[in-house]
Amino acid sequence: MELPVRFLIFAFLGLISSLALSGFGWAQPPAKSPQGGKVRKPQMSDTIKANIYADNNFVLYINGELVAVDSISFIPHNVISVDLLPSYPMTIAVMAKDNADPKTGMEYANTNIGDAGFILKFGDGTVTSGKWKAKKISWGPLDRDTKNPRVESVPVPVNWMAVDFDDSSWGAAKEYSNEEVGPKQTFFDFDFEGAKFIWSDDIALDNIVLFRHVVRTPPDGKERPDFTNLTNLVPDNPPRNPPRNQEGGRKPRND
Ligand SMILES: [Ca+2]
Ligand SMILES: [Ca+2]
Repeated sequence: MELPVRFLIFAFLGLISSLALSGFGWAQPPAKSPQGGKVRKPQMSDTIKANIYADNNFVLYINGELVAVDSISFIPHNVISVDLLPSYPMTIAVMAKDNADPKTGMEYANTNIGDAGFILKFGDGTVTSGKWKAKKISWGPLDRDTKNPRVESVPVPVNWMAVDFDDSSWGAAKEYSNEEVGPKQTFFDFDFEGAKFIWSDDIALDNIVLFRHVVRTPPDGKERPDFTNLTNLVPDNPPRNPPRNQEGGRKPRND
């Protein structure tokens, strides 16, 4: 009998000490990044600025999430400047539209064929260039026939903005000079240095264009924490009892 009793005492002591080490089971496991390192809360200093200019408008997805929409669909031409919390690889997907009548492909009350253009620069050095992929979705007036204007379109591919979308059949975006696009003054008030205007092969006739580009690592070479799994991580410091407000209720956490 003596051996099992001694064993039980040791087992009990072992259980007590492991509970003590773990704070009686209340301590949370440390937040880990997928690489095994700890992840802290992201700060605004972890974000990068995205400057985007489209003639005439765009929607921008990053890693499958809608992150920016052009707030002015026609004129004046405007720059959208937003904060991004980057993670890599970063799949950028853009739908850009020239302000064209969907039935004629023409602008300004069907008086003008019009032209287009898209450019962006991110604070990590990501820029638009001929390395991007492009696919035209709608174009016209066919044969530049403005007397009998007609438009041709193909369906927008399902999940064109998804990370795992196969864009291998898409062609390369074509670069255009500032002179060819003729951006308005607001463009020069923002940082687009090193970025090129892009569109599909015909900047006048192609009216709806999709772009995709994958940024494997930060172009500026700066190491950045990966915050992608943030909502699934247990915080490093579990919330303490929040202070009561005047009504006696708990103040909600502000994040
Ligand atoms: Ca716009
Ligand atoms: Ca235009």
